[in-house]
Amino acid sequence: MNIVHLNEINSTNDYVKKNMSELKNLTAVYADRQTSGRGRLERKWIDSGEDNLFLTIVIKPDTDDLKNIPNLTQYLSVVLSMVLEEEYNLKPQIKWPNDVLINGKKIAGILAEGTTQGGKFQGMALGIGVNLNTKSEQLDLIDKPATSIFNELGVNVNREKFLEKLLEKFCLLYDNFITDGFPFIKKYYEQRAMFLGKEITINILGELHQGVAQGVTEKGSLVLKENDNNRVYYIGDIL
Ligand code: BT5
Repeated sequence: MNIVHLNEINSTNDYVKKNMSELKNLTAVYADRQTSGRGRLERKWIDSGEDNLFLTIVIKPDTDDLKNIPNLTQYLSVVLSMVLEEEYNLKPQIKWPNDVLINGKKIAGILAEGTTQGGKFQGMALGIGVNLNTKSEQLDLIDKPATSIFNELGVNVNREKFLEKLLEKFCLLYDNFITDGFPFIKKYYEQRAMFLGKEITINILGELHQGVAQGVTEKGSLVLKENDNNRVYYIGDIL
């Protein structure tokens, strides 16, 4: 992978989108500081210091087969979970579609944004923020329960070493994933999917739906049993 290291930037996703035509497939762009980090639906991603990870991976497949691109966020949630397990002995859980939690608290968020050129898909900015060394006082400033590796284990995490492990795992399984899509990671995703079998409420663009999470489809969508009917959701947030 090519690596670009920035000091301060508004958002690594914005940087990648702006420079998409020059950036090569599988370039990893990371920054020390992110002044306007974003989540989905214009929510914010809080920067709590330069020893955390703000990363965007450039995805420009050299194939016309783009059908598995929408599931890359779920792929990245599985890859991150594997690194947290193998390197740090943590027990990450995935909250549909792609939040990664430890003990019910969010440790990472993922945001994918596509760009087009001449009406055609040009590339995807696959962004991830991971709390590596955030201290508990800073975590308390986040509006939802949040954690970091430091907060869980009490040890400092070397950002560059973490990045290396994450990118190594990302590349290892990438070709299989791009070819086979969600079915290739379904088993790994389900093993960590804390919401399965539970009564949950999901928010779909402001509309709330309640039911029991039955499973995920071959496309990574959520199957929710509502009043005896199974309904399939492609987007949304579990509350
Ligand atoms: C996400 O959105 O979780 C996607 C976050 C993606 C951030 C990366 S950093 C590199 C790249 N460049 C960017 O500009 N973005 C990407 P969402 O599911 O909408 O969750 C956002 C919510 O997470 C916020 O509203 C807060 O409640 C919570 N949050 C914000 N900062 C957090 C943090 N540092 N740790 C844990 N939770 C946080």
